[in-house]
Amino acid sequence: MGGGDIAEQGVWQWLTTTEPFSYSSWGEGEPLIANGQYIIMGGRNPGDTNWHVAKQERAVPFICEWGGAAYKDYVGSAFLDDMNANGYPEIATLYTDDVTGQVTVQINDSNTSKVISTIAFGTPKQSFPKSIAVMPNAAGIQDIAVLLINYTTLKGTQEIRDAATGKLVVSVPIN
Ligand SMILES: [Ca+2]
Repeated sequence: MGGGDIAEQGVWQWLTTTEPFSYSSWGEGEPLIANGQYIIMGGRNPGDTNWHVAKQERAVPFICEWGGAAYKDYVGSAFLDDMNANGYPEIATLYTDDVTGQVTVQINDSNTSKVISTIAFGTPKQSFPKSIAVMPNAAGIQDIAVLLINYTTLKGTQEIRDAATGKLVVSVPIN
């Protein structure tokens, strides 16, 4: 699907549904308002997640809409030992927030569903997550390892953070 201001210049909407945008991520100085029909594309170069405008005949990467109101791109889950001492283990969920680009692990109690903590991984819009794992460190404290792939270099890093505090333990380059 694509978007543009075909119907009225400067009024941006999805072409297939004519819905107005509730989210936009324009590049600096964009959108350029000029004569002619323009459409939107996502990024000029690998790793560029900003939006730009281009003439219709230009071949551009496509933009997908999915999930309607869901703005989280879920990747996977892992179990943790009982952190809040209620007798039930916790469940960690790895996702990217589609609006902020922040890779996040949210830990919920598996019985009460209470959010125990929310831990940010990586730098927003710089990498995407592939997997999550939980491991005990030498002190018996649980750490969470998230495999992050850099959008530009496509190199992988295991970013390991303390499950209780979110503090960075170590970043392990895989390449
Ligand atoms: Ca618990």
